[in-house]
Amino acid sequence: MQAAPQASDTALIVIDVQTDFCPGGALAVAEGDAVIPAINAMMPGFGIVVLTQDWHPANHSSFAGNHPGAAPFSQIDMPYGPQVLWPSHCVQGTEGAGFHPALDTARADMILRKGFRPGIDSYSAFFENDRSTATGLEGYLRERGAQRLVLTGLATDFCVAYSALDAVRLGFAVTVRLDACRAIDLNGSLAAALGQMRAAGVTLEG
Ligand code: VGL
Ligand code: ZN
Repeated sequence: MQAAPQASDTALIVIDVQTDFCPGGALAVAEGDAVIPAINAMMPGFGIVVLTQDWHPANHSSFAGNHPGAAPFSQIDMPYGPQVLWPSHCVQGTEGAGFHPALDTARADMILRKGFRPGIDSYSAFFENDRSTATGLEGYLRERGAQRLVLTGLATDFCVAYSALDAVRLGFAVTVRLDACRAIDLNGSLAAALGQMRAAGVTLEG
């Protein structure tokens, strides 16, 4: 089923639908691949389609393996704030960093890679985890005339939520399509993220 066309000022942002975040991947999100049919069906309705890609060097500071003695999913303090230590994932150039093969990438206008600096993570598609180093996506969307964003993808409580919160802060009207997202849900992170998004004025649909 194909949805009605969206206004030309509305962009679809597809967050991190990559092999490593899908079942069998290095940082698998439960049912991560279940978002793909809905996202593929939404794409033709949008005049602007952006895909993001988590894209880490092997020595990335968000990987537990780069902190001797640290367990995956533990938390450390980085100069820019607290940071969850993840299993190594989405290493630049690996199969796991690629888009899931079922995702229709041909329709994308723009592919934004993030998290490529070894010393800082970037959950959000707009800013790295210091909340101030810009990725360039805001400028791209503004120059394309986007005012409204519809967010989909992985994971609801990390990269989708951080992107949504930054986007409302930047003045975009933001909808998160929860039916086209799946969560990691680490220590209550999903409920927290949903609460923060609601409080910030993100429209949660689906
Ligand atoms: C993500 C954890 C680490 C995400 C990326 O895409 O939500 N989560 N890197
Ligand atoms: Zn990552």
